[in-house]
Amino acid sequence: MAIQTRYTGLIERYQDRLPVTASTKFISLGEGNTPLIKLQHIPRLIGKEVEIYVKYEGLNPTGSFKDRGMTLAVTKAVEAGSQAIICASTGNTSASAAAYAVRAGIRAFVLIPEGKIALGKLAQTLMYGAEIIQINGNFDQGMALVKEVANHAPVTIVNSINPFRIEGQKTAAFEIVDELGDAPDYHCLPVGNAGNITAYWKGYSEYYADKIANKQPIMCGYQAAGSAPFVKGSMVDNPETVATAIRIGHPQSWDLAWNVQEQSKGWFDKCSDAQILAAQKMLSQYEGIFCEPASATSLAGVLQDLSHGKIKEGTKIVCTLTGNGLKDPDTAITQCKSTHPVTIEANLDAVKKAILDQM
Ligand code: AN7
Repeated sequence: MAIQTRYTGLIERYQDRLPVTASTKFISLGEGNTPLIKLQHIPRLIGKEVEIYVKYEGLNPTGSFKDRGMTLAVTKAVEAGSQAIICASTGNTSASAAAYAVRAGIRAFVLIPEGKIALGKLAQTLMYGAEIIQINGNFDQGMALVKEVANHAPVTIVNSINPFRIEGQKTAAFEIVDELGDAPDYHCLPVGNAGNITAYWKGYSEYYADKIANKQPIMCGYQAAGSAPFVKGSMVDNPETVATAIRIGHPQSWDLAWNVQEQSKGWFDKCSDAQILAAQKMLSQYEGIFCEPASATSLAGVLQDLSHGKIKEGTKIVCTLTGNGLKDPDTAITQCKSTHPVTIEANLDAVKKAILDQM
């Protein structure tokens, strides 16, 4: 009988493919190994012959894909003797950085745009005890400040401009190929700084080069219409979207992402906030999968491109759902205003009537 190996995290599982040595101390919270869920109802509902899988990254330890990159970025920061990390964030990076800093016993400084990060992310970052610096500005301004201050203070940047973030995040592509037996035809992601699309492409490319995968996917990056520099072809100074995680106008991995587009013969496109929220609700109500608004941008893009015929039928599509729906309760509750629960008397008759009225 085969012995079941229990990995504690993605560095341990993929250490042969990551920049670690036998003496590296892994800073881990058991990240990675997230479910790849085949959608059962949505393809039928939209009348398309396709296999759509979602990579549910909301089940990482802090509820987003950032943990894949953070485990390695913090591991390497500690290995290099760093006592503090810093990031700018739309919310998820700050929560992840804060958690892994605690795990490592070092400090985390996070710059966040005041009033523009989802409630769950703020709650996490507060609980982990990070040094929170709120700015009167957006993510892009915060990122510029972080890059400057890192020249003047002994802090390691753990945004995705840190190459170890990309290295860690590429393992999601490994997991998908390991599970499906090959790369999918299309891989679709929400794009903010474009670190994640860069990371997936790196992962797929490495597996292809080593003949573990027989092909590489077409990479499709989707942005919110009000924050879509890759669609515009130039930076956006005042990005706006309900999907605050991707409210980013000056992407940090600009050149890298254009390379991905070119090499994979993929594309960038945009979806309206209404499309994003509709996709988020569809995943919840038809599949039982709750992701945050930004994450649903990947499915919103797929639905759009399937309807145009740009994504072909008879194919296998993977969408990354980057963060957990619990991250942003405000947007979820606002979206369900019309179905708010009614309150009744606490007796059997009233409850019986409430149920029968619904049947
Ligand atoms: C849920 O936390 O940039 O294109 O500061 O939280 O790799 O930037 C978050 C990004 C998609 C975009 N989905 O990924 C941050 C931050 C969710 C996210 C993205 C983010 P990239």
